[in-house]
Amino acid sequence: MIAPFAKSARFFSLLLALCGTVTAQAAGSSADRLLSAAQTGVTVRDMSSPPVSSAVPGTYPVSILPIPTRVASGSTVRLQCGRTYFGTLNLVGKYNVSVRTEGACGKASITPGQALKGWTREQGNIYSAPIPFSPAQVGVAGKMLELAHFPNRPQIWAKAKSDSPSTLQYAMPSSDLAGATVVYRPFEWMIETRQIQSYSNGVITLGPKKGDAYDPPKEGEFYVEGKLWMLDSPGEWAVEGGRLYVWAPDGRSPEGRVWVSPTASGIDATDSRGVTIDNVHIFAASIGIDGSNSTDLQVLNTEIGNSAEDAIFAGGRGLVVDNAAISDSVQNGILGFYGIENSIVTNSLVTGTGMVGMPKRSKGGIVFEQASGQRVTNNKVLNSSYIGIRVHKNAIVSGNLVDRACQILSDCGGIYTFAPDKQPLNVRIEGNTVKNLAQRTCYAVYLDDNANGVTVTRNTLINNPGGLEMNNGFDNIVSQNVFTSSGYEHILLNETGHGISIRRNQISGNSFTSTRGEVTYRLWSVNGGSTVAQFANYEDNTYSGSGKGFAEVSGTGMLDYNGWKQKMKQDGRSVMKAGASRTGSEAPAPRTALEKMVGLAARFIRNASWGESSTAGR
Ligand SMILES: [Ca+2]
Repeated sequence: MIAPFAKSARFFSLLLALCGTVTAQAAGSSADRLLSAAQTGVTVRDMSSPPVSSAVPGTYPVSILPIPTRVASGSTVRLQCGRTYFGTLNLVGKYNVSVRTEGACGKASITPGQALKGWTREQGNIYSAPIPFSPAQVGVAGKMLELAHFPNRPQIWAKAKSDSPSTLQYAMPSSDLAGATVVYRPFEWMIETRQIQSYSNGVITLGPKKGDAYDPPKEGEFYVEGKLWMLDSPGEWAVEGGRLYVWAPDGRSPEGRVWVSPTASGIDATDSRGVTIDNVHIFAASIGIDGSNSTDLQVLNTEIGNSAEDAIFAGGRGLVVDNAAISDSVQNGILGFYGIENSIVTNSLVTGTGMVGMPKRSKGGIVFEQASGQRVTNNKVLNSSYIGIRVHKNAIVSGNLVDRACQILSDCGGIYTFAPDKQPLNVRIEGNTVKNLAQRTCYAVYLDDNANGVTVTRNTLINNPGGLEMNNGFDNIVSQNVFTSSGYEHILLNETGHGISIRRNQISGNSFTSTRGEVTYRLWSVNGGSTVAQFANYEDNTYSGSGKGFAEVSGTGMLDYNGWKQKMKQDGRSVMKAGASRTGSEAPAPRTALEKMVGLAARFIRNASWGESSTAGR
């Protein structure tokens, strides 16, 4: 368990100093108009994401105002509509403060980012300008650039071997690596970063790791970033010797169209009580709204784009997020810190989480890892690198749409929960739609690590690699859901603990439609076939589209529907729809028995080697 901490890094004095610079700019030149447009966020958003709000400020020139300072408890911060405020709004430790836009000309914007002037051409298409801080994000003409990296796209990852927890073996094109960052994948669901200490003779030596970070795998994928020599293709930036170097995507000078953000929050509400943020737009902050250890923080009708870490980070209790529009967070959309209590996230849109720039660690769109009391209702979570919605104890997840989650990281759930302590979760996952997940080991609903006390009902789960996985789960109810077109299986019951780990589950009243030759059930156990009969009761289900490959059962193998019923003594009242075919034109070539065995064996080995503790740090 990690001790609670205030996540924000405060550059407040620096920002105050910079405010003077920005407000002193003349507003008349075309360059300034471009700068102003960029700083309103109009052109900042990745346009591959859907528009998230009609309240984006207009394209007219706006002046940049300094953020209000010395906000008193009990006061209202009134921001002018359509204006952009520069800096971090400091509400640390404040009580009963309201922040809102006045007027009807569009949300007021807050950003710690700023324009950067004084560009000179270095060589080729690379330009540089002096910069007084180390930027967290750099954008040109509304497009996010990538910290210079090796290798270049489209390769993204290089493959390295690792003899020890602190070395990688790879013949690098330059030995200038001390101080650079290596980004690597210890697991399919995890991306880690470590600073490089030195490099010689084909061996990268890593600096000490932070906290409980995972070491590089013996053979795995990595890239490096952060050195000027890596700036060798369009869309990259690097800092060296107090200068920012940029190769704009179009190769032209960045002058007049670049903005840079320090590591700073948009609104810092750490240790606050009763803060309400209403109808505001925040962009290009590290954390849009930092609610570390806050009480009754309310975020209403607010738009948060291009956060370098999280759009909203909150701990404490009483978080309410209603009608928010969150887009393009580099790491997480809404992240509840360990121990957060009584949170509501409703009627909100979270898009493009973890999908900005090179692959980075992401926990998901709406994530409560260790928490009690969450109501996550009627949200849309679209296009996520990893998990769509994650909850923990005493939670309701209802009426949400999760579309295209698990796009980069694997072993992932559209909706995910777990119970490594084996205590009842008391979670209802109800009336959600989860569709179009990617990656092999990704499930629309993922009940991981001894999940128990979970009801999964009336959900629609379409076109996902898997419909539902239960990993050593017990006392769960899966009823009245619709499973359609799962890539590999509709339900995987995966027992990796010795002894009976999966038991007393109920799978009833569901509708299963197989269109790709996928099995309905895959019952897998480290105990062979000795425990599978106790995994669950199955009754009143409707099946269609499965033929001979209805279920694959550990210790028995593949069963057709009648074989399943006879072997398991289940599904007496269930129905197999007649005339359904599983060999339609969209069905892929059937996988061979060997491919299946290899896949299952790999999965078993992975789970067995993880143990319970390995997933706790997700
Ligand atoms: Ca590069």
